[in-house]
Amino acid sequence: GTLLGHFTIGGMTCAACVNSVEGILRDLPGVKRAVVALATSLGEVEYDPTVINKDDIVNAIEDAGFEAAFVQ
Ligand code: 9UX
Repeated sequence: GTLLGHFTIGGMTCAACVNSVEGILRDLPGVKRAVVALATSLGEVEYDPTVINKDDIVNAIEDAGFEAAFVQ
């Protein structure tokens, strides 16, 4: 099965950042769906927890120069 995670994201200053972050997430193994909103600085990701975890997802976003933190 898949899990749905919500995270805050920092450092997105233009619309192209959204495409960049979504592209990074969608390229990760185990990520089924990813949506990021510039206006709210929130993101949603559907992922397979047997393949990838929240720390991996945060690290991938931060490696690209943004900040990310999952919310409870
Ligand atoms: Mo816009 Mo974002 O010029 O990494 S793409 S600030």
